[in-house]
Amino acid sequence: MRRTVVIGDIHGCFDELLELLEKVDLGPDDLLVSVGDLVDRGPAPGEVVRLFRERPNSVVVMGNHERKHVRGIFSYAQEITRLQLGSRYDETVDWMRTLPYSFENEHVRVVHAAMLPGIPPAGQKEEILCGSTGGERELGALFPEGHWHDHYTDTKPVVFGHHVTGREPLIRDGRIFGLDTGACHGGNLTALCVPEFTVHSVRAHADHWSIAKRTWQLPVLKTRPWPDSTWPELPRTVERFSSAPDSATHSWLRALEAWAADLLSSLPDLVTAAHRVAAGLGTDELREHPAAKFLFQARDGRLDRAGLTRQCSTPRRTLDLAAALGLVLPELPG
Ligand SMILES: [Mn+2]
Repeated sequence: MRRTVVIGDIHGCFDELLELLEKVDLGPDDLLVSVGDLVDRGPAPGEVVRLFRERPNSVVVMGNHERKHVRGIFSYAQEITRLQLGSRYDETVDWMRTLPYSFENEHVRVVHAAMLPGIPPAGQKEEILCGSTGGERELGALFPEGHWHDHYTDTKPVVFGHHVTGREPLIRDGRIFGLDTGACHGGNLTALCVPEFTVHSVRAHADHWSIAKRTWQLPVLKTRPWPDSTWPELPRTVERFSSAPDSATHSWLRALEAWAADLLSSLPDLVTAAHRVAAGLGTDELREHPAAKFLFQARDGRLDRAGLTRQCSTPRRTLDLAAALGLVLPELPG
């Protein structure tokens, strides 16, 4: 018989997902439904997405984490996912744009985070359904005490994820099923099989999010737009990441600081080079030169270190000017 198998927040926990599908003995005719949050925090978001995209009879409901990627709202977890997915990132996000905010069949209704009682899913706000920050705020105002599902009186069972309920799922009255059992935090990954309404869980292999946070710190740091930070911003950003870095991150941040100091200390050489180049060129040649603005300032005696520091306000501007003047300055450490 064809079942509906709903899985709680997976968050890139691919090995646990495979174990769980094995445990529920998922057959090719069974409908596999994810409550959303396939990605972020765990080790293998690409594999999880691929399984749901390639397997026939599969549905993924939009989670707040998919929605962050779709809307380009980036914090650390999304930076990591972007690096994990690499060249497949943009195409994966395009696929996320197509996800529905709810799923319903004759047995159950599935949303990622919440729904307001008495209104069919199609009439609900996306923000509430997927649990975006705005949706959460609105829900909190509507139900200042307790939970939205305390007020859920529809007869059709509702299945959701989003808030970790502990190692055990939240099950009430045979109609309310909260399946986020914190797989990415070292909890469980949980499935609900319908129409029997049986629950199955597998244990997470590790506290994946803690591991990911450490593992990806340096690669994520390297993708920050350091060359476009202003001189005062750069040390402030370094400071923000210096709290408890591993030794590789620590060395890289020191190399970054040394690089910035090198560039700054080369500014007097740039002033000298600008005067030298300007002295050797006529007005027409100066006009054509990629560093024309600086060369005219030099020719007219208006270029000094203070003025140059103001104009070369970032590493990139400094590197660009140096290149235009034929000087080689060190590149951002790799
Ligand atoms: Mn989640």
